Amino acid sequence: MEFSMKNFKFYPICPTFLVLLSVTCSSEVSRPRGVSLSRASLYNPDRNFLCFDNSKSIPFSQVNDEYCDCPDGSDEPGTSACPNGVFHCTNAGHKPLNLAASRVNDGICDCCDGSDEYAGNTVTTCPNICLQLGRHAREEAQKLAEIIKAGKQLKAELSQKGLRLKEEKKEKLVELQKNKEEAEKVKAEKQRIKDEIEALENKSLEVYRKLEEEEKQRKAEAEAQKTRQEATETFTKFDSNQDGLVDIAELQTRQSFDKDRNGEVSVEEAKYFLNNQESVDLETFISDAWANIKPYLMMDAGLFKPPVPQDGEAEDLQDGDDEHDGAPEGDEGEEEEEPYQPEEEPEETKLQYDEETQKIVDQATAARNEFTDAERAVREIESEIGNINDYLEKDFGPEEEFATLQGECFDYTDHEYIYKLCPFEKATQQPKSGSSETRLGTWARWNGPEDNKYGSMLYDKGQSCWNGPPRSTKVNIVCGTESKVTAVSEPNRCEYLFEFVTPAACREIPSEADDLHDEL
Ligand code: MAN
Repeated sequence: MEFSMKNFKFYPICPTFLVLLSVTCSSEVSRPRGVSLSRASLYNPDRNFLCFDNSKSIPFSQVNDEYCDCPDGSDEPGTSACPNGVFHCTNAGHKPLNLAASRVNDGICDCCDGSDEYAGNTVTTCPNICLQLGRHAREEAQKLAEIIKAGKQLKAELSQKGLRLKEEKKEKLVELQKNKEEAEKVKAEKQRIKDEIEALENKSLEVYRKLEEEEKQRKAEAEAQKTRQEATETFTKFDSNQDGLVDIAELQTRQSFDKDRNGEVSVEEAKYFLNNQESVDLETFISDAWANIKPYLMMDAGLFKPPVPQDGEAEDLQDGDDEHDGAPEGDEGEEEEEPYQPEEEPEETKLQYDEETQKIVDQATAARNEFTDAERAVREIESEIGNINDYLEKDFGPEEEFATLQGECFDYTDHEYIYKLCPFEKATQQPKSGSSETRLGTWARWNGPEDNKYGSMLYDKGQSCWNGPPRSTKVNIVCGTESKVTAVSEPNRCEYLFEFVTPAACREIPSEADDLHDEL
């Protein structure tokens, strides 16, 4: 049998308890370099080697001969010859490791037992530090196991509280549903009473409504009459030549119509008040011109603030010379104008109901108030039911272990901000300088991978980032004996990452024992 010892090595197999006691063991099994114990039987020096993908059978002497024969790289487990090869370090006393073949003899110590750097043609020598590393790793694992143990105890208490809370909420829901039915009955009854008394009220007020209508009509007529009278008096005053017409020249003598306050009433200004006509008779004055004229008379009398000019015309007229702002100059030949004096508005008079009607109106008012109260009571119960349903719909973990975190908030302060995590509600950021809080996201969902769904939370739809997307926050959740935020970062602009520890996240971590058992 052609068999070279090159790249072939004896590896010790140590029972786990001996490794834990740091005792070196001597039993060894022969296998080519870079092969794991579980695959040792596939490399039998007494037979040809069959590539793992069954593509080729080669003489065993070609295993680890620095030439890649198998397409899957399985004939070169201990060299860097196959680009897809895998080198296995035993790392006795610590954890075994699989490396890409390219890292074999590359001058860098990858395996703690130094087995990946064996060529001796590099300056690197790799001491075996697996026992120290293994000891350290075991100590760390021990600490973690203790945290998990204590955390699981606390988690059990949290679960109990969470389950109790859920029960209480469910009971409360049943009670509220009953209350709602009652409240709805009360509301229906109040509605019936209200409708009944309102029908009566309607009937009683019918006669008053007619009176009110008549009163309104009377007022409208009086108003029209008053307007007519005011307009007629003004017409008579303006019609200085008493020809039965008010014309442009007559308006030009009145400074009230100097809209742009430039000291003279232009033809355009005067025409504006005459609704674009040269002159108007009394009827046209009343129907068309008066509505334009009255506000200006009131303005001059200090009874009315001028309207803000809106379009070109008004602005053009007012775009006058600044010097002419204020009192108009040169009022020679103008007659002294009396300030405009509108008639006093009459006080609104309220109808007095007869005793019987007033009683009904009061009863109807009381019935309306009682109905409004009954309506509000139903709404309040419905809102409480809504809140409980929202609670019951939330996923607080398989054993309700996260439930007690709802309603709590956890702070974390860095050099610039105070961050706050309110589980199942929101994440926020507030500058230490005290300016306003920024919402970094609202509770969206659990966001962990399939095998650890409760390992991450997502809060999204936060305040929009300047020129960017809405802010969002991921929360990594790990086991700890106390609930707190331990770190916050912003890996991408406006995307935040919180680290949160809580007993609620404590669970057995899948053990790596299988790997270790294989090699130790
Ligand atoms: C604020 C903070 C930062 C964020 C910027 C984005 O300063 O919310 O976290 O990066 O806005 O403009």
